[in-house]
Amino acid sequence: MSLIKILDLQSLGDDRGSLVALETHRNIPFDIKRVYYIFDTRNGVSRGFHAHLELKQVAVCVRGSCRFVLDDGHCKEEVVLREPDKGLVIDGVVWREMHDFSEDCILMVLADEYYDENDYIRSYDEFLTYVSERRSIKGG
Ligand code: T46
Repeated sequence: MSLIKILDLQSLGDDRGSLVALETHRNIPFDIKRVYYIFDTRNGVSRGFHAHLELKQVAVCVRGSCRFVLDDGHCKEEVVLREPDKGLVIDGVVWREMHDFSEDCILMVLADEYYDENDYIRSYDEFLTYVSERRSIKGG
């Protein structure tokens, strides 16, 4: 199964322009408890480099573009977000990196929980250990 799950957020366009509505359990598959956005990213900077234990998120590039790399410790996949009516679902214990931010990029992220630093795994080695232990427990 692919790590890249893209939601079609359904742009409501008319001759005045476009509008996207984000609604809990309608087009967003969880209760939205937090919204944050990343902008003014310096040229050449990459972000992320962590996994979450529990957090579910949907990332939408509302302006410009950036490239996401998702990694479950087994395979790595990437996707460029550039459409404001497409949302990347990031759930499960997945290492994420964001690269190639365009100068005008505004990356908005919806999350199902409040900010909690204890939910982060910020070391790639710890992430690999965590997912391999989990896999061996699940495998019996
Ligand atoms: C993620 C990717 C896609 C807060 O105080 N509250 C918040 O809600 C967030 C998201 C961050 N912070 C603080 C924590 C750090 O001191 O803001 C600082 C920058 O956060 P961080 O370095 O984690 O940012 P990114 O861009 O590397 O990662 C963020 C999210 O943290 C993360 O959950 O999945 O975007």
